[in-house]
Amino acid sequence: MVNMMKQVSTVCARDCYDTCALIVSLGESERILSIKGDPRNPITQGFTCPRGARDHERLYKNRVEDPSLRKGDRFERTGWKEALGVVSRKLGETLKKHGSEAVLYLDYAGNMGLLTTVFPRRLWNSIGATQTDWALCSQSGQSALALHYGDSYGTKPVEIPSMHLVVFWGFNAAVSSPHMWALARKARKERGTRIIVIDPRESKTAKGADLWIQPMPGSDVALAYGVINYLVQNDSVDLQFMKEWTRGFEQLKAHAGEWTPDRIEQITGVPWRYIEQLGKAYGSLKPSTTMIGIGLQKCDQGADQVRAVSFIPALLGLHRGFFYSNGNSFLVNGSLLSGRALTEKTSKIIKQVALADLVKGGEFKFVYINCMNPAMTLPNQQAFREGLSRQDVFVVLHETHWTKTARYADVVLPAPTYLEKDDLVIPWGHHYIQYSRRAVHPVTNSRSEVWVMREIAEELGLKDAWLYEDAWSAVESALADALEGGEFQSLRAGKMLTLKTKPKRKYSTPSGKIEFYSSRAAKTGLNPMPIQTPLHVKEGAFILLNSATLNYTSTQFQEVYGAIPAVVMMNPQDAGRLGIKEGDMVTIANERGQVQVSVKISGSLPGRVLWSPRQSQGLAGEPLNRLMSSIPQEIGNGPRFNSTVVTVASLFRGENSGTDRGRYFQVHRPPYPAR
Ligand SMILES: Nc1nc2c(c(=O)[nH]1)N[C@H]1C(S)=C(S)[C@@H](COP(=O)(O)OP(=O)(O)OC[C@H]3O[C@@H](n4cnc5c(=O)[nH]c(N)nc54)[C@H](O)[C@@H]3O)O[C@H]1N2
Ligand SMILES: Nc1nc2c(c(=O)[nH]1)N[C@H]1C(S)=C(S)[C@@H](COP(=O)(O)OP(=O)(O)OC[C@H]3O[C@@H](n4cnc5c(=O)[nH]c(N)nc54)[C@H](O)[C@@H]3O)O[C@H]1N2
Ligand code: SF4
Ligand SMILES: [Mo]
Repeated sequence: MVNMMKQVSTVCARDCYDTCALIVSLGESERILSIKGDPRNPITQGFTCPRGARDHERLYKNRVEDPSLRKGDRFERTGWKEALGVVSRKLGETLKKHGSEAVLYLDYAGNMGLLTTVFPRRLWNSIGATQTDWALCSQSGQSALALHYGDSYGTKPVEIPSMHLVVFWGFNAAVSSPHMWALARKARKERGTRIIVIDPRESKTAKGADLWIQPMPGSDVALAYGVINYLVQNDSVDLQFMKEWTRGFEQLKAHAGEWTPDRIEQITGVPWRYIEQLGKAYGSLKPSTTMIGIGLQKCDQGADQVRAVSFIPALLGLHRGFFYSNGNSFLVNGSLLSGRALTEKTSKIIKQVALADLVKGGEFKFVYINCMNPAMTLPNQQAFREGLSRQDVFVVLHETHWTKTARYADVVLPAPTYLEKDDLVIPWGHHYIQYSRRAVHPVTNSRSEVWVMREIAEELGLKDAWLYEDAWSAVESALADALEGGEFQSLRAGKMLTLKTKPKRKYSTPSGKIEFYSSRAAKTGLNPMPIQTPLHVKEGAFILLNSATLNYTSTQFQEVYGAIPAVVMMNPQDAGRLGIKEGDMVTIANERGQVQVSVKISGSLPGRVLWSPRQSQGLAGEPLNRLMSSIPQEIGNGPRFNSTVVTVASLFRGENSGTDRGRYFQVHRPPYPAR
């Protein structure tokens, strides 16, 4: 019998710490039989997550099949020529009438391929369209680390197995980075490595830890200062390293020293003896790595939390003994690829987190969305959706699937998924790189992002030659200094290479050292050292946490795993006090809006803290992100999702309703002192 099975090597394009190398097995007529992790990649280790393994099932579900034009409240299918004619005409008119700043190019990380998100920016850079600062996810943490270390890169995931201590701090790796989690567990099995998790919630990662520390959300600066004080008092600080490699140790010692154990216990809710255990582990188990999660920096004081936590490994004498995001360790010339470096035109860069109010205010007349589902994922949805619905705003969406954002689009253009096109994904966790080969021919009437961008450029009559450069030549130029272990051509031929990384002992701060006392912060009016702001949540109100879940990548994979559950988790004591039972329907609300969800009672949360899956929608289809603030953080302009203050009210009174049942509490946001 002839074996018809064919295998294709590719790379998962999802916005994920792990950027897995994949093997796609195909049967007859290009039917995908399976997607498996490539065992040759030391991070992927031969397995995938539940999303990677079933991505191909989404090939045929809920796809945008043809270019579609809005006709009233429905869409009509059309051809590419007509659709792009409409798009180009509208774009041309907007440029003429309102100027390039009235055009917004809004993209994010639905597919991390260079040809899907970076190269297509050439069109918008050639026009000088407004773009965003991409601060919706990790930027505040990166800016925080840059203040003290110059850059945010650190531990390479391949180093995890050689660690004696791995601390996951605000990082639910068992869910959000299953391969790094597996590496940590492997280290524990093989060499007795200790795993410590610091999370207000008993996450899946916390459940698998040797020690779980449960601070109140937003209290990690105080917690880190507690650890720092312990290290100072127990002679665990590497004084030679302090002298040679750092600035501002004395100031840090004095600043952290103001936090007595009593004060720390009060704000964090963590008994001092646990902080001692954490300090002792850090002082005695070497080498260690502190895995700083993106979840740690999505709150009012998120950047400061990352700053404070990052000091711990430095005090132990470790060069960049943390992991956060390694993207800026690589020598990939992104601004060449995006055309930023090729044009004299300046594009206005706006704060992505604050976008809702700008769109609502009518700042943009033409919005082009690529690789993003902003009508679910941006904060302050009420305002954002009102903005997109304005009569004077024309919205174009390039999408693989029909999303909530499509409801606000005038034109929807079908895009190929990563399985249907060639690309190259630069990881932001590890440093292995492999060509992303197309596994199947496109199953819809889709066109790639590069093709669409070029067609629009031609229709507009744009003349910049670099708009029409061969995209792979441009990628080759952008990678000219980036690769090790082989040339670009061998990469394209399918060889796994690595990306060169900047040396860990290099600190691009003004002094060239680790600056505990950041001179750059002092100069720009920011606090030179991280500050713990007081946490006030008015009696009766709750803090709503929301984080990544196993079966979804942001809003993707609902075609496979069903809708993201419309639930809120609540601690049993709070539920008892409010007379709420498992499965009850409640409204969570604040000054920005309300969302209806059903309650799951869970001991995994402390009192006064709730949790919902992020980017979900309520029982009436309302986005959770109605509740989220669009005021960016001061450092890095990142979001404040995990500082969302809400009240809870039952939607109906049961027979045995408690005294609090059905009553709204007054919302009160704490007055955060100006820094
Ligand atoms: N409340 C709350 N909100 C949050 C967060 C939170 O923690 N809490 N987290 C934030 C974070 S960390 C992030 S990263 C953002 C994510 O925000 P988004 O990037 O908007 O998230 P996704 O839902 O992944 O949307 C990506 C879209 O890209 C599409 N796509 C996939 N592949 C391709 C392709 O090849 N071509 C094209 N054209 N489109 C493609 C997908 O179908 C999907 O609709 O959300 C943020 N929002
Ligand atoms: N399965 C899955 N994996 C993903 C994604 C996904 O959607 N699904 N998305 C990818 C993307 S875009 C991102 S950004 C990452 C996100 O993945 P992570 O970096 O793990 O971040 P989160 O899931 O936002 O939150 C992690 C933990 O931080 C905790 N936390 C919240 N506030 C605080 C605090 O103040 N202090 C402390 N110590 N902990 C706190 C939360 O309870 C949560 O358990 O995952 C990536 N991987
Ligand atoms: S989503 Fe992440 S863990 Fe899952 S297959 Fe893709 S890269 Fe791997
Ligand atoms: Mo993210």
